[in-house]
Amino acid sequence: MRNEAEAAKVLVGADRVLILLHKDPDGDTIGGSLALGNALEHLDKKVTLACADPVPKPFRFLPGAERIQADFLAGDVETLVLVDCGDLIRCGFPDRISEFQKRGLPIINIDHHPKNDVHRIATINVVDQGVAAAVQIVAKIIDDLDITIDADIATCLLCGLYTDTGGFRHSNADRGVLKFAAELLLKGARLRRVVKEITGSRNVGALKLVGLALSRVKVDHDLGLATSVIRKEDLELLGVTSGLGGVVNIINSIPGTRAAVLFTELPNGEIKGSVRTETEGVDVGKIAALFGGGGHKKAAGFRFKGRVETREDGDFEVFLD
Ligand SMILES: [Mn+2]
Repeated sequence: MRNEAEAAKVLVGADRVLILLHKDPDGDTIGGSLALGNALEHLDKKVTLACADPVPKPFRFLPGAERIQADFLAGDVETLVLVDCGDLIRCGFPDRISEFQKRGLPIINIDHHPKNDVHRIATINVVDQGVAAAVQIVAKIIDDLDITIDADIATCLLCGLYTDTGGFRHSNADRGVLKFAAELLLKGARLRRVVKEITGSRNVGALKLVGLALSRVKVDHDLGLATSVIRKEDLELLGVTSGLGGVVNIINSIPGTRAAVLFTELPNGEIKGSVRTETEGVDVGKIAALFGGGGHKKAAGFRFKGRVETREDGDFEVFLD
């Protein structure tokens, strides 16, 4: 039996399903989880959606987004589904996930990241590294559940496709992606709304933050690397917590560079790095893994304890603690 069909069979047999999104949630984990949750409710399942971090504002328009909880009751769960998680640390809720494992609950891992520690604990791995977004796998499972994709589900799926391909501009926006997007549009997916909410609206603070990040771009010609920095004071001053999506993609557009990194200093003393490349043969997922992070060949991220310091010439330097 194909893994999608096996996952669908387990889901049909479960009454109470918990769907977990990954920390620092993006459009793929949010869209995929909401689409699957919505489909399961058509089958009268009791669905709980949870994420260790809040859903960023640009994604709150998605149908059902208000139902994503910050926490959940572990005793209430029969089947666990992880969407787009990449690894266990990124899932959040480590204690309860190992509790589920001890109880022998079915754990379904829906993902398109390279093999990782989630594979070991999952009872069913529905993983395809060849797809651009986890929503493409979710759609197959929904198909196997025999649920018709309506306009709400289609909009959620399209959101994952849109964000994980950088608005259909990255090299992973292949024939399969565009064909699937066209099918979703035929089913009523609201592409204009997705574009407007996710990339077409930034408040003044967020725009100024983009400006700051761009004004600090440095290029290391030997490494072929473009970098920039956002300081925690910038976030406080401008009152911005989200809206930064896409800045690293702009930095990644400089001719002659091979990759781009945006360092963001977080209030908790960590530095978040977002890495992008469009260069053939460069795998930023491996670079992120050196810092304990992960991701894909073309887009990845990591976090470490560190700080940003200003040099005398006004330039910034990032240090590992
Ligand atoms: Mn993804």
